[in-house]
Amino acid sequence: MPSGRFITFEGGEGSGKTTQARLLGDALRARGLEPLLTREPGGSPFAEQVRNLVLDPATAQHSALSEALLFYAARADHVEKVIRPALVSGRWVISDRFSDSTRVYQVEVGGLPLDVFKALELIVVKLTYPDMTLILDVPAEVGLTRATTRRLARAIAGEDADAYEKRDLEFHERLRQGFLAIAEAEPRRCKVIDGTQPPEKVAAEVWAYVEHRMLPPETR
Ligand code: T5A
Repeated sequence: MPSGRFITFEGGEGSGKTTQARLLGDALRARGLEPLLTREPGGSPFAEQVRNLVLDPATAQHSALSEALLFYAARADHVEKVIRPALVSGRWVISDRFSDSTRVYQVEVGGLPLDVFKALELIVVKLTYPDMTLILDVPAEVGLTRATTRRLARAIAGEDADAYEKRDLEFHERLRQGFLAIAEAEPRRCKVIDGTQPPEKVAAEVWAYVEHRMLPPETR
C-alpha cells in the first residue's frame, strides 16, 4: 500500500508555522508532489466548527480538560477523514500544528495530567503519528510581539482577539520551553529551527532538512 509522509509544524504563537507550512508546500509542488496542507485545530469541516467554538472570544474560559477533549474530538475527525486517507493514497501531508500543541498548551501549560493526554493520543492518533516535526523556535518576546501585531490588525479590522491571543510574556516562555522539551525527548522526529531568521532563510533550512531526511537522492 502506498504511504505518504506526515510532517507537522509546531511552535508558539507567531513563530511562523503557517508561513513555513505554505512555503514547504510550494517547494514540494515545485518537485512534482501534491502535498495536502492542513491545520489544527481544524482541517475538516467538523474540526473547523470545533475550532470556531474553541477560539471564540465569547467563550474564553475553559478548563484544560474541556479544551483537550474538544481538540481531540476535532483531531479524530481530521485524522480519520483527511490525514489518514491522504497518507494511504501516497500524498504528503503538512499540518500546521498537531498533537504536540495539546501536549504543550493543555498539559505543560494548562496542567492536564499527562496520563489523560496519552490516553487520548492512543485512542485518536494511533499509528498516524508525524514522521517529522519541525519546531519553529522564537524567543518569548518575539512570539509576543508577533501575536500582539496580529491582535492589533484584527482590532483595526473590527475583529476580537481569539481566546488564545491575550496572553503574556511568561506564557510565551512556557510554550517555548514546552516545545523545546519535546524536541529534546524525541530528536529523531523533531528538528528545532531558528524562527527569528527571515522567512526565506527559515524556509531554506526547513527544505534542506526535509530533502536530506525524506527525499531519495535521485529526486533531489
Ligand atoms: N491550540 C491548538 C491548543 O491550545 N491546543 C491544540 O491542540 C491546538 C492544535 C490556534 C490556537 O489554538 C491553540 C494554540 C493556538 O493558540 P492559531 O490561529 O492557529 O490558533 O494560532 P497560531 O498557530 O499561533 O497561529 P499564528 O498565525 O499566530 O502563528 P504562526 O502560524 O506560527 O505564524 P504565521 O506564519 O501566521 O506568522 C505570524 C506573523 O509573523 C510574521 C507573519 O508575516 C505574520 O505577520 N512572520 C515573520 N516575521 C518575521 N520573520 C519571520 N520568519 C516570520 N514568519 C512569520
